[in-house]
Amino acid sequence: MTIQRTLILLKPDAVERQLVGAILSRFEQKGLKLIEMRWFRFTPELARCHYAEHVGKAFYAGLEEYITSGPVIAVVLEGLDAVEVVRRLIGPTNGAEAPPGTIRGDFSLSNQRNLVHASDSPASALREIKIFFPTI
Ligand code: FUP
Repeated sequence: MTIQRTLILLKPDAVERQLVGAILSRFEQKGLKLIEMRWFRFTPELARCHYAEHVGKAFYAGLEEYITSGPVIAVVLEGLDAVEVVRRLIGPTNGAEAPPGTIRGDFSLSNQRNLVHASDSPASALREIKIFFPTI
């Protein structure tokens, strides 16, 4: 058990559907600390960098179109085992299959418009925090 930092993104559907407060409150209620937060908009270049492992897959074009379609909020969260704890709070990728009680399970029915991204390992967290918050 260690104190970790992880990166989450509130994706364009979270902003569009006015779920930013509801989603952030899940993390705060769990006891995770908000360390940094900023608004931005994905460019296609940034999308290819952040989703490098998915470039070339059949769903990538749709993913890029969606992630660049509106403003996004990047947040650094900190807490005990934050990477795994946050992944459990958001639930599996497909909202239709995600269990009730998870963010995707409670608020999404989609495999693409699933509201929130979270780093999937400590190494990804380090890489992704550097992309969006190069100065921390
Ligand atoms: P996750 O780690 O749960 O965010 O999921 P992945 O890294 O596997 O996928 C990243 C994003 O690609 C998902 F949030 C949505 C999108 N995606 C699709 O649009 N279709 C798919 O079949 C799989 C993922």
